[in-house]
Amino acid sequence: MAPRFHWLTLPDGEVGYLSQLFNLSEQQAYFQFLMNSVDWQYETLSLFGKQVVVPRKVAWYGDSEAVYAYSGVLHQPLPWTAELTKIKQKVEHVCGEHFNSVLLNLYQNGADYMGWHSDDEPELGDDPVIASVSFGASRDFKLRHKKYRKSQQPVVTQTLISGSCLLMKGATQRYWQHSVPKRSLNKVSEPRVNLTFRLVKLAEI
Ligand SMILES: O=C(O)CCC(=O)C(=O)O
Ligand SMILES: [Mn+2]
Repeated sequence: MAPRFHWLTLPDGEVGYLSQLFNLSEQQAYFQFLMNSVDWQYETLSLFGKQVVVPRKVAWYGDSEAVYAYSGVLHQPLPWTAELTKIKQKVEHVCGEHFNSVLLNLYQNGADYMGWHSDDEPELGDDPVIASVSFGASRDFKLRHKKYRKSQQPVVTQTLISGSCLLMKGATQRYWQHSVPKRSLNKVSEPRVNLTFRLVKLAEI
């Protein structure tokens, strides 16, 4: 039977989780490949006039026309590798979606993190579909509504384990923010690689 997503009960958003898209041997092989063969870079963003290094390593792969601009920086994708294409095909099949690019994040340990944000760049269109695959250490993924008030709405937590796939679609990026918070090195000492598959809408000429 085809694996099925478990849909979180969120107002104003559609977020599904599939805990085992990749089996143990696939997880081990892809993790090794991703750690060793991806062109990981520390990225510098300009935030309020200051140069800030992001607290994780990143890489951007995709179709050559899937150019992505964020924080004022144009990102030209590196060409797909055979392994990334294989991962993409499996993700597309189970999600029933098409993607033309992937943003990869490498969290070396619990000290690396990603702050609250929505993936709502204009290149992604009105209701972006994002599929997020994880290999390596488990990390907590948090979601909060943009109208979040501490007293009213709880923050939703989904732990993302190795081999899992999280799918965000519909109005999720309009109404929700997400993050991967820091953890102590006692709790998370191992690296995690995350791949977020995206469909960059091509500029109309
Ligand atoms: O590492 C994760 O699970 C989240 C990554 C993410 O939100 C992003 O790349 O925009
Ligand atoms: Mn994101």
